[in-house]
Amino acid sequence: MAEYQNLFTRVQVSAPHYHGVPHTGGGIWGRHGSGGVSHLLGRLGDAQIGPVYLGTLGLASLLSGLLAFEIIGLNMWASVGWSPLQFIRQLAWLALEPPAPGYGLTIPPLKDGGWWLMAGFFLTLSVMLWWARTYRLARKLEMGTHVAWAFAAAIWLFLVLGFIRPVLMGSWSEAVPFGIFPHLDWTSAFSLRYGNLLYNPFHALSIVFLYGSVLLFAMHAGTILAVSRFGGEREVEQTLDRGTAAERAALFWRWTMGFNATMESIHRWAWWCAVLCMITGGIGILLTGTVVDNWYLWAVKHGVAPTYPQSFPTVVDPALVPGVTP
Ligand code: 07D
Repeated sequence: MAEYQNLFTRVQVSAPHYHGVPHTGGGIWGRHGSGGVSHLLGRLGDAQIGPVYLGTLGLASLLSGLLAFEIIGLNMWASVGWSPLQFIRQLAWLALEPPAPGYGLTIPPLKDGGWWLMAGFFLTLSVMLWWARTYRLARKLEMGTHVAWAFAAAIWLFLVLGFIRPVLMGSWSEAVPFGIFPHLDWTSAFSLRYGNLLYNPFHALSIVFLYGSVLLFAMHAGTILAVSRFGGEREVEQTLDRGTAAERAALFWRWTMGFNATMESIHRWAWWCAVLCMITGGIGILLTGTVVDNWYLWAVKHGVAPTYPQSFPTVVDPALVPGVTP
């Protein structure tokens, strides 16, 4: 007897390509390509690739993304004297840094951060245009716009890090550099500069939702795979007409922990859990340096963290030590 396996799909259906619902109102744009099939991709997901609907927003987004990518890449390459070998060897360490603090919010010369500003502009434009694409395509397909709003939450954090907070602080130098290790170094330096981000309650909340999303995703995916032999993967159908899969999945969790999601609510929980990671994260970064200058001292003041033992000198905010330029 053929056994239905679905951890990764073993059965690959071979059928005429599905082109999607009729396409209306695309102006000069149509669907590109007739679609192909990849056996390897079929093992992971759906074997069909394309046709793709590009559209004005898609094209504009890809172009400005490419521009940002090129500006970043070429600046990095220039920083190793245009050596192809060193570019590859040092790639993870190379950076395109924002302007120095002295430039404030002015437009600096290209070599002093101007390229960073330009790359940031085109990257932001690209992300915004891609957002508009997700919104418009969802509308076109008469879907809800849930994906676009979840994406907007991520863009909120992205904008806080690279634009809103630097503007509030009065300097582009506050923003994140482009580069693999350099942006990680920035993260670490940011935490140290503001007294350890682990004491920032919004960072903590963001972690709760990050780990919470992972846990919830694992519970949900596990549950659905576990009842898929009863048709559980037809989740939405079972929202409206609970079948034995939905009943068993609900019973499993009710017996395990006394409470269970429904086929619909689990997706709302998941959406909010993921979105709140970004919203709380953005709030945490926005407060740092604008409202709170040292999260450790903030935590001590509010009775969250203990002070160091009295045998050590009292901790003072390093940023307030005489001679330190803020
Ligand atoms: C950043 C924004 C959306 C991204 C978008 C994409 C492209 C690509 C590419 C052109 C991810 C746009 C880009 C399309 C373009 C090219 C090539 C999403 C982002 C729209 N932390 N921490 C978080 C933990 C510590 C620090 C969040 C854990 C230290 C800072 C998360 C630990 C220090 C910031 C989290 C830990 C520190 C964060 C990120 C443990 C020093 C943030 C959520 C166990 C290392 C960010 C409030 C996310 C934030 C953030 C987790 C420790 C610093 C919950 C588990 C103590 C500065 N940390 N962290 O998904 O929101 O980001 O903070 O130690 O800014 Mg942290």
